[in-house]
Amino acid sequence: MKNFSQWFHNILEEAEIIDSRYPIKGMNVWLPKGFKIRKYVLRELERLMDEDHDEILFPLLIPETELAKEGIHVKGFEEEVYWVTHGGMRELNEKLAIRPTSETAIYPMFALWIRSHIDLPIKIYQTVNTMRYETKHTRPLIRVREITTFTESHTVHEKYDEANDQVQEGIAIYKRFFDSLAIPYLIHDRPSWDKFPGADYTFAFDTLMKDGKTLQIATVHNLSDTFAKTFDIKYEATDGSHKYPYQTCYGLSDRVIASLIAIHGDEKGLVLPPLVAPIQIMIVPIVFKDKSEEILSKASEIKNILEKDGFRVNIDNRDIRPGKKYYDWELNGIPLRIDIGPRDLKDNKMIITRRDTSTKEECSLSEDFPSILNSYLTEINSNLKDKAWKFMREHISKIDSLDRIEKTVLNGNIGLIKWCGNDDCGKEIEEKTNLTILGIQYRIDGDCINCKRKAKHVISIAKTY
Ligand code: A5A
Ligand code: ZN
Repeated sequence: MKNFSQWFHNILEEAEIIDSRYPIKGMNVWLPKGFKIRKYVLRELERLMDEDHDEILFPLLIPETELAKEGIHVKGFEEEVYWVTHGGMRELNEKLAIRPTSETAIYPMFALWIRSHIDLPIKIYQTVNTMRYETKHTRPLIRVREITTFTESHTVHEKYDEANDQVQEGIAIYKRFFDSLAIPYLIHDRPSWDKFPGADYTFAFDTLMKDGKTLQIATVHNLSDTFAKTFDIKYEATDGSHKYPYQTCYGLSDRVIASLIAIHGDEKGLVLPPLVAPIQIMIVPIVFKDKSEEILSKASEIKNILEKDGFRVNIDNRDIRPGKKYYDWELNGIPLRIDIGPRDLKDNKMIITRRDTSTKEECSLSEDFPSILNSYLTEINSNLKDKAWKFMREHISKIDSLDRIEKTVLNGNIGLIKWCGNDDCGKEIEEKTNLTILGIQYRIDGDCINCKRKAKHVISIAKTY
């Protein structure tokens, strides 16, 4: 897609996802249709998180002294923090930071809560808004200054190895989450210079947009005992000694919804995976003068049956041309449309149209049609998933000479190159190509593409958001 940026902007407006005209840069209004999609996305995420985490809710503001405690962390965020300095006319004794993320809000409380090894592990999460004064070009849902859908998890463990395992568990949860949304991803071990500020190491999920740029859609960090030491979080071990525990945190944002829209959408508008489609099936009665009542009552009969089976169904009985209705529901990405007109009524059938393939099928109303519709929804999900993964895989390209990187990547691909693992060399590659190293994908033999020393890793390189 040539003009992805324009397409993305238009679709957010036309499908009424958000209104970006709010008079503060980087802050947007969620409209009813967008909010419903967000709600179903969050519902799935929370279902997964709740299996092994407790949901909590922390305050929005962080005292300056707490935010400033962890040196590397605060350095990473200092340019991006919004400050509250006044209460009414009075200047506050201590400035309060609006959370850019919540480590420094949560960890002082961990210090109070954690006493003994029996208190561990702790696994919590919250969905909140956070604010970051982003200096790069802002874009609705993709890079915002108020992140409205920030789901962050924080865990505490006795042993470093347990924190390692938790990182893998976080990755496993996010895999299931993205799979259910049919969003493809690559998981990268971020290079040291691109880790979360204060983390021991960072794994990131990256997906590919249609213009060839990647988008980081989730991150999982091992914090080791760095924050525990800073915030004096200690537990009494079985042998009576006092030890610092190990921590992880992981999170994702509005970007999930951005990628959902961007990856599956097409020229006609949204294409929503059934799991998060606010309406999964739209019934369009094709009414004709004398038959209109009968058709409408058949439509609501079908609706009732489907609703009992748990589908999200609606009837479009607006007094407008069917063509206009089709246009609207395609734009809104409704997975299935049912048309029912006078002839269908006579034959006791309906016409089912799939949004993803535009194919039409007849379906008899004397059959078990809810299970037929259900299998269509399942097929739509797997088709969206296959298509999206195929697109991403077709745009990953092995590159073995430095001169070819820029051209290949700027042609819309993620490049795979061999790298020695040296920070200086890695930064040099980024400088020479003006691209971003996403991180390690897997280990290999061979020579570094740049310095020709022995390569340790295959890394991805891309144009990023
Ligand atoms: N506390 C940890 C989890 C944390 O804050 N990690 S993070 O800084 O990497 O942010 C988590 C995720 O939020 C990122 O992976 C990215 O997908 C998303 N994110 C970060 N800044 C964003 C912004 N300005 N707009 C939208 N999403 C953003
Ligand atoms: Zn090298």
